[in-house]
Amino acid sequence: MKTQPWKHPTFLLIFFFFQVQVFGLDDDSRPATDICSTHTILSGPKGDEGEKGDPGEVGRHGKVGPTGSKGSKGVVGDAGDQGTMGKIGPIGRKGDKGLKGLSGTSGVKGKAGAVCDCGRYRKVVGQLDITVARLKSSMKFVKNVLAGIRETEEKYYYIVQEEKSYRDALTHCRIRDGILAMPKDEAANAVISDYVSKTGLFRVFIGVNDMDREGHFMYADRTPLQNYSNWKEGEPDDTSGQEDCVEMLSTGKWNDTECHLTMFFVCEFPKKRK
Ligand SMILES: *[C@@H]1O[C@H](CO)[C@@H](O)[C@H](O)[C@H]1NC(C)=O
Ligand SMILES: *[C@@H]1O[C@H](CO)[C@@H](O)[C@H](O)[C@H]1NC(C)=O
Ligand SMILES: [Ca+2]
Ligand SMILES: [Ca+2]
Repeated sequence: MKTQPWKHPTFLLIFFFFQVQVFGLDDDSRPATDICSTHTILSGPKGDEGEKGDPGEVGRHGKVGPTGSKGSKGVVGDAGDQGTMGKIGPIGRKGDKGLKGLSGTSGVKGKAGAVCDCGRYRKVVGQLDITVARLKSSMKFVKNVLAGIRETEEKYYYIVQEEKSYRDALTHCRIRDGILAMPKDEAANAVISDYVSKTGLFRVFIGVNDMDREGHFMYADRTPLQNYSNWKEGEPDDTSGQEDCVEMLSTGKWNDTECHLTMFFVCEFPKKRK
């Protein structure tokens, strides 16, 4: 834009105000002329020159000047910092199917099969059968225990209603952390005999025997009979010369009998001391 500054309206306006401010004082100091007077009066001598006027007040703020002309183009700026990584683009289309590969070489001929490799499995199955049988036995034991059990302050007594020889009966009690019942006093004997008769049994093995030394009976825990025994009249008689184990009759009386005979038996379990 080619504009001469002094022709700009804003500039002219400022100039006008300047005139009014500065030359306005001069108008006031001019001698007044009496235009109504009809008589001609000679004017007097010119007065002294007036004192220099006070400096004018500070002029008002000028208006905002016109927009300057466009500057020259700047030099190229420095390179900016690297931007952050953009988002991952969408998944591309699936590629075309490749060509079929060459056939591989044939494998080595396999070994001849055995007639049957079932031996191992038969063994495992056999083991399972044994385990299941044991579980069944344990279940039966627990079921029976829940059905009925007797106790004193020190022990639990339990009649196992399975016919077993003395040794098998003893093992049965032992693997359950017990032992064949050993009545060591009248009270214990009474509890057991009551249990046997109430169960409707005629005889049961108890933990007494003279297997080690004929005629010297001792308990299954290998302690000798001491102050107590409850033999039936005439017993022990070792009738066949082979009566080394002891049964309790439903009356509570004891009788020596052969160890290989099978019958029900009574286990005892110690109560855990607190
Ligand atoms: C056997 O009796 C004696 C004397 O009465 C007694 O001191 C002892 O403790 C008893 N033994 C048993 C195992 O009960
Ligand atoms: C004691 O045991 C023997 C051998 O089993 C038997 O013959 C006899 O009848 C028994 N005695 C009693 C009273 O049951
Ligand atoms: Ca004997
Ligand atoms: Ca006998």
